[in-house]
Amino acid sequence: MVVKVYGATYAACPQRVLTCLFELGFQFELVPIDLQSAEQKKPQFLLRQPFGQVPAIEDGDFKLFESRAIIRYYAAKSISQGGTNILGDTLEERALVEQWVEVEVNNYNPLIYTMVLQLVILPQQGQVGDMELVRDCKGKLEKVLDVYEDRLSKSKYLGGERFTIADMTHLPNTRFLMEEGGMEDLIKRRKNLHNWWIDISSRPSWQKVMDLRN
Ligand SMILES: N[C@@H](CCC(=O)N[C@@H](CS)C(=O)NCC(=O)O)C(=O)O
Repeated sequence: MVVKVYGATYAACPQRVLTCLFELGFQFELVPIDLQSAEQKKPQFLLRQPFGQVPAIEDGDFKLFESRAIIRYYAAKSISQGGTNILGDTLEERALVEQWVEVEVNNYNPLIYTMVLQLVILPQQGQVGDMELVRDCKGKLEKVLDVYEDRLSKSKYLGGERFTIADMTHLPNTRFLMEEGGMEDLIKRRKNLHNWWIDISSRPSWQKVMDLRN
């Protein structure tokens, strides 16, 4: 079954899903949704994603939205089909992986999203970003990244000794922060975090997503 992915290859949330599909070898067809075109606000699209956002997927009759729910679904499906395991083996490994996905959702993503919005997206729309807010977020992010640095001094990956969805879910926003946001020093100044970034961003699955974006 070929998975239909509704999304834009330049947007972070669809990139998360595409990385997962490449990583696990699921075939997909990309249905491009240009976020500038307001296509995703039309009633037909709202049936797939009621908040008018991307990504959304269709796998036969099964429909799903929310990028992290989608990667969890394919990670579990891969295991059920005897494929690659990016969820962890034991209950405890899986719980640690889930813990770090939650950290990404609650501690990492909101700060980076706010910074990229102010630094990149609003200026692209002719508005002026709030630099005070960016400074505030940056200060908070420094502390969050110290926690990552500590974790990654004790294990190679966030969930343990193997690459999992916990690492995967960080790929899109970390790249936005470093490249579009111009804040690569935040990562590079922390040795273990930087080595982790070099490792996970070199994976063929992520490189393929980057190629699709270009
Ligand atoms: N929590 C959702 C967030 C989806 C989301 O914010 N998508 C962005 C692209 S990364 C989007 O569609 N932005 C356009 C909009 O909100 O109108 C997910 O992870 O799928």
